[in-house]
This record gives sequence, structure tokens and C-alpha cells, in this order.
Amino acid sequence: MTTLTYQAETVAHLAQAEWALNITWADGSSNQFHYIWLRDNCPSPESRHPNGQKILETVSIPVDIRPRSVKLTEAGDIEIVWANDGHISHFAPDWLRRHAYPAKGRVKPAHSVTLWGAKLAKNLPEAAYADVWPNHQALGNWLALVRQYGVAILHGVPAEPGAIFKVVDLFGYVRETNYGRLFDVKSVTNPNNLAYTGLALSPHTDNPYRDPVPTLQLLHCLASSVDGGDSIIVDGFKVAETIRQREPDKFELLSTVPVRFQFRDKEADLSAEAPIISLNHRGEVAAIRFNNRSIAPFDFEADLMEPYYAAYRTFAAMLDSPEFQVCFKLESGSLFIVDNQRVLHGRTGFSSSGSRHLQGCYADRDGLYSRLAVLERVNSQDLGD
Ligand code: NM2
Ligand code: OGA
Ligand code: ZN
Repeated sequence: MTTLTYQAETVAHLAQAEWALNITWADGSSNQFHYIWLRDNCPSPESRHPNGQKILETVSIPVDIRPRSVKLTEAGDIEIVWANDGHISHFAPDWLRRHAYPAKGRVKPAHSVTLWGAKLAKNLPEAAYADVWPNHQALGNWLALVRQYGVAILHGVPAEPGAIFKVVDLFGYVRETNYGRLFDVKSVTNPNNLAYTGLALSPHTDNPYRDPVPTLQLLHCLASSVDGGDSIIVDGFKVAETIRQREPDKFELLSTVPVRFQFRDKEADLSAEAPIISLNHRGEVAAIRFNNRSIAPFDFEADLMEPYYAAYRTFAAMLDSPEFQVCFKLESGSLFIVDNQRVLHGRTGFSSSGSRHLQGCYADRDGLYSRLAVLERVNSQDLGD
């Protein structure tokens, strides 16, 4: 038998102001709910479908809507009869309390995001395919590593062509590009991309010349018997926050000046523009876009050229620095996934003796987060909306 332990919210007092209903709760605190907001969020079946989607068109609500009456029912709900059309809304006090505004200070803490530097090498975020595949708890834990660190490794994926899709199937869908649903990363003659050579690749995000960029990248190792070809990962958010602290003027340039990235071959002509560091509306670092191989010639005003080069070089030098880099050898059967807007990846160069073959693909981060949220629902007392 399960016992519901949460306490039902009780209303101590209701007061009708001109534009809003004031509710005083049993604990003495109070909240204000605008009438238009209450009508907009009415849970009646005419206003909202059982699937949770809103049927009511907000624009159809009179902007000066008022209640004809407001009362507390015997069941403890708040009942509002609206003056304009007599529609009746019932609100559960629990629901109102959970959605009270302003949300500041009340929002659930963001999922834990851990910025990391070189020390992550001692404790790599990793799991075994054999564990996550049949087990939702272990899969959730592995996907949560992607959300927390922006990278996770998976060992023991069958070293067979296409096996990378089995991993994508665990959380979402492939994002197809001009490189195909799947691409083979190996040294070829006449490569259209330096990835398909034995050259070292300095830390980068993939496809910065696309808008939107693919938000996840997976790379799966099928063979690796060469000298070199070690994998490098760097937390771009950590580097950005470090520049913000140490050299704010350079941070300002990197986060405001747009630069262009481009890629051209016989079939594609791609180009996109963005600052290397994108901030969200709260000023937090939201995305990194950096790939020295595919950046277009800068075309700024003359005055900006030297300061921008200084900022760019500081950023690139930090990506190359042992303070921030984590290096590891991706063995045959291992795979890593990176948040392609946060964690930069690269490799050391490798010789032509022996063989090295990786397969890669892109996928969407929102799909991974959705899958993770559904897995987490199972273990939480999620009351829904
Ligand atoms: N490949 C491996 O985004 C890039 O240009 C990096 C991407 C060719 C799909 C390489
Ligand atoms: C890539 C890439 C790294 C590697 O294909 O985008 O960065 O280890 N490859 O070959
Ligand atoms: Zn890459």
C-alpha cells in the first residue's frame, strides 16, 4: 500500500481586488492571481483537453474579465463564476500554490550541471552498454551524465558498423546531415573534411556552419590499432566562465561579436554566423560554437581586428591547455557522446600504419532530455501539471 504524504493546501482567506484574486494560505503567506490568468488557466474540459493542451484561445478572453462570484467549495476548491459568460472555473489550491508567481526563488533547482577541467580524467563519466541497455535506472544514470557533464562514454558497444544506432535508439533520433545518417571517420584519399585524414584535430564543435547546429554528436570506435588518434574533450562552458573571470574584456568580445563559419564541397555550401560564446537572456553561457578549421575570414572594422584576435587566441590556447583538456584512448567498442554546444572534442594525429575507424552521427539534445525526464518520472512522485 502506498501512502500519499503531501499535505493538501488549505486556503485561509480569499479577497477580490480589482484585477486579481488574493489568496491567503493557511501558513499565513499570500499570492495574487490575476483574473485573466485564472480564466486562461481554467482546467474545465471546455478550456483544456484531458491531454493537458489548452483549447481556450487566450485572445478570446475579455481583457477586463471579472468574476461574478468567488467562493470556497465544501471540497476545498476555489470556484469562480465569470461575469461575462457565466462560465464556472474550479481551481485546486495545490495547483494554484505550485504555479504561484513570480516564480523567482521558487523554481525547482536546475538539474545539476558540473563544470569540469583536467581532473575529470580521474573520474570519467562512463558506463557499460550491457548495463544501460536492459535497465532503465542505469540508462537514466548514463543520460543524466550527459546533462551534467556534457559528455559520457559508453563501453562495450558491439564493434560493428551501424551499432551506434542502437545507442541513439536508447534516447532519440538521428539528425541527418550532408555527411549522411552515419559517417565513417577514417583516413581517405581526397577527403572533403580534415576529419577524414590522419591529422590532429584541435578541440572543436562540429558543424558550426549549420543553423541550427546538431546538438549531440556520437563517435563510436570500430578499430584503433594506430599510434596516436587519442581523443580530447574540453568543457567549453568551463573555459568560457574562466575567461569571464580572468579576462572580462575578451569574454565580452567572444560573447557579442558574431563570426562566420563555412563549409563547401561539391554538394554542400553551408554558412552560419554566431558569436563563439552565446549567452541566454539571463547572461548565462548557453552555447559554444568553435571550429578553427571552418571559420571564415574575419570581416570586422579595422579597430576590432587586433582585440578580437587576442580574445580568439586566448580562447583557443585555453582549449589546448592541460588545465582544461581530458585525453583518453577510445578503444574498439567504446563510444562517446558530447553536447555539441558545450563540450569540444578533438584528437591527436595518427600514423598511417595500422587501422583506425570510427563511426559518427548526430542527434538532438532535446530528445535525450525528454527521454531522461520520462525515465525520471517513474521514480519521482511526479504529480504532473
Ligand atoms: N564530419 C566528421 O563539423 C565538422 O566539419 C567536423 C564532421 C566530417 C562529419 C567533421
Ligand atoms: C569528427 C572528429 C575525432 C576523431 O569526426 O568530427 O572530431 O577522433 N573526430 O577522429
Ligand atoms: Zn569533430
